[in-house]
Amino acid sequence: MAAPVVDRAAVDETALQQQFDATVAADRRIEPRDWMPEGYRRTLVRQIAQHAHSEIIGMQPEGDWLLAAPSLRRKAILLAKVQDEAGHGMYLYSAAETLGADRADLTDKLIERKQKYSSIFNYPTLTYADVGVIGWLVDGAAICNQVPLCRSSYGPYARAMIRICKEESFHQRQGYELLMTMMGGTPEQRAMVQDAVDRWWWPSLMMFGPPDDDSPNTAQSMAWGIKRHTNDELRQRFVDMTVPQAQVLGVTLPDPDLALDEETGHWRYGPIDWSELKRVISGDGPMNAVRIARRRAARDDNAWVVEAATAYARKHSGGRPAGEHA
Ligand code: BYC
Repeated sequence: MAAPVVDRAAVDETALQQQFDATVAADRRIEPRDWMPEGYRRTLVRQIAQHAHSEIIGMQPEGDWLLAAPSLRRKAILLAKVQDEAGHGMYLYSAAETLGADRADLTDKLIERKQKYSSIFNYPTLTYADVGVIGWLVDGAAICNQVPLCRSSYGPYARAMIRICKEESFHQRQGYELLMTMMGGTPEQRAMVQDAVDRWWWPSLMMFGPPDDDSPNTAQSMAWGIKRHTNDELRQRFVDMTVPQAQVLGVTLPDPDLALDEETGHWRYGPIDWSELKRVISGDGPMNAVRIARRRAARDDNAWVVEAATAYARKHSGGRPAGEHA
């Protein structure tokens, strides 16, 4: 009798898939050399690249105020924060590289609008109060979203998030401290803070992404342990955290429907204009064109630095491409 035909490749793939599933189920980390399903790898590259792009594009709105900071102290704080964002982008691009992505290629995809970055950075910073409100609300939202990512199933991403979250915490506090100072200042300064809160509140809620019933990626990303909570869960956590902080600060959040639900202890908020999020994501926000044009100019104007560094590295590695060892 002839031996049954066994498809060895299919058997191996099943065993590898089982091992991957068991690792995720046991809440252990997947590492770069481990086998992973192609969809998992693609989803991670998508999310990590978007995250990295957000950090780098996110330097622009606050960077605009570096030359106009109101004091040396404020300038030093802002400079440190903007430099931190650059660092976050670098850790995240490195994490994407462990999945086989190429950093220059990711940057090209951002500039060609084939990959996204956070909607929040497509709004202008009109006064110095915006710097404080970005720290308080935008970095506050980032912390809510990113602390659970420290437990993401992909090791290099989770580890990058630990340091990023520590730095985000400083960012949030410097923003809140700036706003506290302004609120103790003149009526004009208090009005600037309220105006900035009015403009940034709703876009900050949109940062968490579309509502759960309109979020195509959440279910699979949660099953893979990439995301740990849904977009709506994190949005609610942010609102619950922020309302008491607004009360201490003495500002009004621009939502007439905001009310405490005594039964659940959650703050209920009014309807979000999802058409605005769609518009901004699709490239039609107030600052999309400026953000991308600047990123393109930075890439093109600095191409000679990359070329020089690559040539130098090649020269000193005996003609091998940079990064390749004997
Ligand atoms: N803006 O199925 P969904 C920072 C896209 S950096 C633009 O829910 P997912 C900071 C989404 O990508 C802040 N696009 O997706 C930096 C998807 O599109 P594709 C960045 C958005 O991935 C400097 C589609 O909509 N933080 O804090 O499951 C200074 C459907 O959405 C947005 C991160 O990147 C948006 N707001 O969930 C200060 C954190 N929302 O790719 C601060 C990591 C959704 O299918 N990322 N989209 O075409 C995440 O946690 C998740 O990717 C998201 C979206 C919650 C953002």
